[in-house]
Amino acid sequence: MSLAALRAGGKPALAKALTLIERAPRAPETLALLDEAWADPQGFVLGLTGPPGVGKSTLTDALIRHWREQGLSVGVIAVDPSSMQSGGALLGDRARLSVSPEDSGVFVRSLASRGRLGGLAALAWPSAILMRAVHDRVILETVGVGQSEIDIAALADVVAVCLQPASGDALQFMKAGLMETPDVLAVAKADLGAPARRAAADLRAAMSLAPPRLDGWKAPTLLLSAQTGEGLAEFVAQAEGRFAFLAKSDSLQEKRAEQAASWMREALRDSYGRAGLELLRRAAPERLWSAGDAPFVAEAAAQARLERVFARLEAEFLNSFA
Ligand SMILES: Nc1nc2c(ncn2[C@@H]2O[C@H](COP(=O)(O)OP(=O)(O)OP(=O)(O)O)[C@@H](O)[C@H]2O)c(=O)[nH]1
Ligand SMILES: [Mg+2]
Repeated sequence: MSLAALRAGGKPALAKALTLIERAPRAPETLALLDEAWADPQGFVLGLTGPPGVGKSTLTDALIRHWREQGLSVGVIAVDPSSMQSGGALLGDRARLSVSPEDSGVFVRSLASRGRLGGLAALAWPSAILMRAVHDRVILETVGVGQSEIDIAALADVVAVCLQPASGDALQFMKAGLMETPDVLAVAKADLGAPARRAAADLRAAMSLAPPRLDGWKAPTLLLSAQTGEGLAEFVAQAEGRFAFLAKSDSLQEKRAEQAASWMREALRDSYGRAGLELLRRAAPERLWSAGDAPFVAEAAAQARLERVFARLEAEFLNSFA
């Protein structure tokens, strides 16, 4: 499938392409499509992360409605680490999203983690890249505020973190040293009143102590109720504002090149560990991929090279016992 065919084919084509990523991630056709999609983004990816139950799906639903009213198309990827155990969280998400199946401008996909977040990033990011080429806005929802969830969110163009009012979330978040990644912080369920305002004040105090960001962006801390809509317009304005901030400098291209590099590193580390990465580092990565280029075909080529090396090593190792 070409990108043109994907764009012309509506929801069925997108569904088919996403399935291709899951079932045939190494097929030349998949890689070529992903490279094309990477090189021709239509919009931006908003990474949305936060602890279980904070209201991410309710917010996603509100964002879909907001953007649809503006005539923008929206893709959603809900990364769902619990659905392996419960088998039901996916249905829960569906139930909470009031998306009309007839609306061709919205596409929602849930990804179940196969026990591990790392493997999921390997799937979530290409899926987001594909959606970014056909939708104006893509929401990438991940559950949790640990390092690995933040790592997935960091593959988004704009990162928003939602925290619970007065649950100690803010404290945990600050302790984990995760204050540098989010572009927008939101204390959810602002309709609960005082506890939400307290949590926001705590967070603002903590954020004021964080070292200034290199690009000069100051992440705002907002009060947000996805249920009543309080703070939603401001949340959207800040997320859009962050994207505009990136887009008007070279930062966006740099950021996307860095996303591609870090996705490649993780994918290669997943298959060949530190030893594989070290080999590539010594070979000089620019021989395989130059920063700013699409990463998918290049990553597969690097995999293929390493596969040959490790197959030879394996044979040699086994022979050494003969
Ligand atoms: N009071 C209040 N409750 C909310 C708000 N947003 C969500 N909730 C409630 O919080 C619960 C969890 O909401 P979800 O949107 O499913 O939260 P989530 O973060 O997607 O949850 P997981 O995907 O399971 O991690 C639901 O019972 C919602 O009704 C809000 O703005 N105010
Ligand atoms: Mg959810």
